[in-house]
Amino acid sequence: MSETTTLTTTALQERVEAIFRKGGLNVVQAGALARVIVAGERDACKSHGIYRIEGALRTVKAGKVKPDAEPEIVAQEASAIVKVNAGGGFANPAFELGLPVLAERARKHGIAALAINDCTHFSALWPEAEALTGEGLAGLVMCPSYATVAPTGGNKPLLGTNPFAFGWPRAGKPPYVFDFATSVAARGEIELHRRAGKPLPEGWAIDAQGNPTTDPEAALAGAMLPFGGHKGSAIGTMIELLAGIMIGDLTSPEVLDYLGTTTLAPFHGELIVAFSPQAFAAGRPGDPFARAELLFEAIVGQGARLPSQRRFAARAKSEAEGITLSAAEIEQLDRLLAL
Ligand code: NDP
Ligand code: PYC
Repeated sequence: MSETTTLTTTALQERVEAIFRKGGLNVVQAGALARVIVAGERDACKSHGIYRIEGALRTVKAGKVKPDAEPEIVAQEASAIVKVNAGGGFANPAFELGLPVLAERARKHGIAALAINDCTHFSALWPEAEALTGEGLAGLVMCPSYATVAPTGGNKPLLGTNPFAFGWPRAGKPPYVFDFATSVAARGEIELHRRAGKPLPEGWAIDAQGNPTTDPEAALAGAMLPFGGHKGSAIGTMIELLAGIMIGDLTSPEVLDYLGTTTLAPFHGELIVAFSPQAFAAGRPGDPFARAELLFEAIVGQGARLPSQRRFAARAKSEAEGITLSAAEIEQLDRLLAL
């Protein structure tokens, strides 16, 4: 058995942040990136954990993301639309900056949206959905990616893997959160299968000739497929419209034209919509949070599990026992720190 090393969340945060600082990122960028990556490792979401560090650094080296960017709120006094310009930096610090304003506006108007523009985005969306629930709000989070997914009925990459997340707050319990790619699986999963030399499950991808494939290399050169056929294809298209075109930012095919490769992290925008359940339910019978609990109980009562349950279990384990990394992963961190 190969050796493993166990680190506390704080120790891993320090190590990842130090790598990004050495890679030229300012404190704001490095801190926010490290938080989201370490959260991925802590919650056993490997497709958006430490393996993403190299891609982020490659994107910095290629000059496609500004490592010293300072996100800015674009003045929109009292509006329900909050805009943050990431200034060509990563999306995560822009979200951290915009969240308190978004929450205040959603409480005031019942609904508010945060549009993040000009950002590089490679992370999972659940940390942002969870952050909304931490403010007592429900919310939707979405963004394009780059053209890697064929629309249903098509055979060439056009849509992105366009992630979509939702959060609902629960008193005294972890929130209800789901977060998924609108492709059958995240592209990160294909890359992890390639690295492990494992075939893909059937139905994930087609090769460059449009034929079904389970070979990760052929899938990366071909196209991924939307989840749920035409339904995922339509949701992926909706994300291009709302979180690309509507907010005046790039769509997935435009991102691929701009970058010319899928080996760098994509540059586009992001849309976050926050709802105050109390404001929507005001004047209607029943407390929305109590009614939601009945729904969750009924789901679990059938033996089903809630989304994020696996993640929260992994988080509890990591918090109690630390985060265990393989020898190869530790070697990767050491190598990046020594660069
Ligand atoms: P998964 O299919 O692994 O999981 C999707 C969601 O479904 C999770 O919330 C998961 O909860 C939940 N879930 C899984 N199995 C069950 C079950 N049996 N019952 C109930 N709920 C279940 O995710 P994807 O591979 O589609 O995406 C992985 C990550 O990739 C996401 O975090 C996404 O944001 C990210 N991504 C980011 C992109 C970007 O451009 N930034 C692009 C595409 C994806 P749990 O975690 O507890 O298993
Ligand atoms: O896993 O599909 C993905 C992905 C694309 C960009 C960031 N993650």
